[in-house]
Amino acid sequence: MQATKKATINIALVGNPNSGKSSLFNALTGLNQKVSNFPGVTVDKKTGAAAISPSLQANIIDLPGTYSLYPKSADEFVTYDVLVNPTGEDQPDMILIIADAANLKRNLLFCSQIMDLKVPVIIGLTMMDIARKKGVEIDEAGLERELGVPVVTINPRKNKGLAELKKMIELVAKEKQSVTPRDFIDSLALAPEVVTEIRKYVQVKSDYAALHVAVNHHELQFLNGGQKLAITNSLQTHHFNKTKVQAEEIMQRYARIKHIMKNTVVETDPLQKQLQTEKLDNLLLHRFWGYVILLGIMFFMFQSIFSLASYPMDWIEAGFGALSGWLTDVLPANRLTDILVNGIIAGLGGIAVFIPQIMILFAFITVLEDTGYMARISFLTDRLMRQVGLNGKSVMPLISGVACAVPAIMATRNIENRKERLITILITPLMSCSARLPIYTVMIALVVPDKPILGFLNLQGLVMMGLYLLGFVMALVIAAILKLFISIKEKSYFIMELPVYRAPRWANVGTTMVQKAKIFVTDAGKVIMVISIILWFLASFGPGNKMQQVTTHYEQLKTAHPEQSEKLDMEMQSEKLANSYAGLLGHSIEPMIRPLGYDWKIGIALITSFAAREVFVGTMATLYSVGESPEDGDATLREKMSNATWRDGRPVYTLASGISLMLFYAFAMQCMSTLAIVKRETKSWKFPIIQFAYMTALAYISGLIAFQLLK
Ligand SMILES: Nc1nc2c(ncn2[C@@H]2O[C@H](COP(=O)(O)OP(=O)(O)OP(=O)(O)O)[C@@H](O)[C@H]2O)c(=O)[nH]1
Ligand SMILES: [Mg+2]
Repeated sequence: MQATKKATINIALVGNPNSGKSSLFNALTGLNQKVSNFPGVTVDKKTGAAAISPSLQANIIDLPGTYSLYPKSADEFVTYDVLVNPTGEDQPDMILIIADAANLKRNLLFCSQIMDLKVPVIIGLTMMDIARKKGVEIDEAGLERELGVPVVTINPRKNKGLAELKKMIELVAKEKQSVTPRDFIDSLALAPEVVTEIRKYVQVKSDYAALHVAVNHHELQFLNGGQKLAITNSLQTHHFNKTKVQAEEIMQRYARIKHIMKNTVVETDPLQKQLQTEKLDNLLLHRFWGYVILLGIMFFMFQSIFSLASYPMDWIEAGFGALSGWLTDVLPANRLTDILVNGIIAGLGGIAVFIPQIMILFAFITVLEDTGYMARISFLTDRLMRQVGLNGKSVMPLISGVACAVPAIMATRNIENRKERLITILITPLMSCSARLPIYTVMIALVVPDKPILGFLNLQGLVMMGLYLLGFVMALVIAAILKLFISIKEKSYFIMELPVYRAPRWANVGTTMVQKAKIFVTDAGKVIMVISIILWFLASFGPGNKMQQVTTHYEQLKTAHPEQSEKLDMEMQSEKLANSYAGLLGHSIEPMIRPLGYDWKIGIALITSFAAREVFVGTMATLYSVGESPEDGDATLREKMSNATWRDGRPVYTLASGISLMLFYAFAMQCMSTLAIVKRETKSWKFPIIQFAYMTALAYISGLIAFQLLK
């Protein structure tokens, strides 16, 4: 069936951070853009389609939040570019301004600036429920009259007001009349000659847009050289003072906003009800108790990642063990079975076991953000951050770095100061991400005894928390060092709005957990599957006829000593592995890693996990399965590893080598995706290279020191 062709318009969603833009975007498009109770969640634009009416279709563009039309940070620039660039592909036909009713005054400043750009606008008023709780009543119709543009009350969190909003969009699209005839303020009067001249050189829709061109012409990509020159001349001739003009503009806007607020906003309770949020903040931001609670929460988080997850992990481990045992029994003993059981299933089982921990980790992070507590963490730690050249806003990227450095590095876009942003990018991968979790878990289980401490704490859990803390402390130390070397001079400030506390949306927490687990399994799973198969080949074959010689040699021995055939079988398998391609590869780097206490099997895993840490455990699982005797087919990886020995019979995995390995992975930059994102965000190869170099050096040296001290 051929659908009738619908008209399509571009609608941009703009507004202050944390005002509900992404929530509305999701409600309109049915997509799943990240929504969280934290200012500055969206850092890039995202487009989705929405049916507005049977005859009208819209491309909705969700944008990063902005406080004013004078961008200060990288994410604000994304929005600014969409709004003012007349040549851009996302040029909106209509702008939907999302204004937070609970902070109306500040939100109206941005509304008024957008209105003066003279593009059709609709104001969507969110957070009315919170405004009401604050004891504030807003006269929607009055506001509409005063501003001269349509105002619609919506609650995208609860999907309310969407029908009215769509109707209004349709109306405005049809009549194109929501451009106010009058300016909110008289932009022409602010700089008459300059504005008039710019309107001659550049095609802009309003005096205010011309004023913007004057202020920001250096940054505007769409201006050509001739235009820029003409503008510079004009600004010089008329002694254009951009700071003064901007200050004057903001003052005039606030003067009018004050007047409008007086006519349309009633505070029913002049004493203003103390919000639940403020009461909670008295405790959670307390000079002393605030920090105690923060530490308590962090502590609780790591203990639960370790202890809560241990039950499902045991089931998964046992399940995979049983599966491979069963497959070995029922399938014919041939190469295909071998590659399936000891290549693929071993690799996948090695990684599936970490799903519970990853899900718990993401549940915690989502709840911290969703409740609004994450913003408090920024606030509490700003002072500490400042001492090492960072900013309170660096905390959110650092904490999300515990999940994955890739989104965390993108989240640095809302740090205004370039030096602080760069340092944050460079140190974020030191935070222990979820890909390190499997390595820590396996190693801790191997070398740290499962002992209770003080009755309720668990030694393994403490070591785990220690590793995370170590990553964080090292990040701060490196930041303090980088601070001395990076010479960007810019004013730094920390302004962060503290959002009201909200109940987490459990559905959101649930979907995030499932989504992240899926991404982990599919992304890591794909790589691990391929690497497991390659590894299985490398471990099962070797150069020349060496493998054949080993077999023949042992066959002879077995005929001579039939009573020892079992022991000889095992020796033969490990001899074969040592002579395989994988074995030779591992042996070739052994001299380099021997001082750190690693054998050639670990060497192979270091190589395969070079591009992605999560491959480490999968590799171990495959290596220890290839050539195992059928009896220990369902032994867990942990058991197999703890039985591993050097030639002289000393165990490979001791406290010394275990700690050394954990430190190595805590600091090593084994992640291509992170390097790629750093290149993208810093727009140069210089910083990913620096990052790779310093982290690798740090990893090697700390591994070396730890092993040499502890052995
Ligand atoms: N009480 C209430 N909460 C809302 C309303 N609209 C959105 N929220 C909540 O406000 C928070 C912020 O929502 P987002 O949609 O992420 O805000 P955003 O404007 O996209 O934020 P940035 O991307 O950071 O600029 C979330 O916790 C939402 O659930 C509303 O009308 N009332
Ligand atoms: Mg958003």
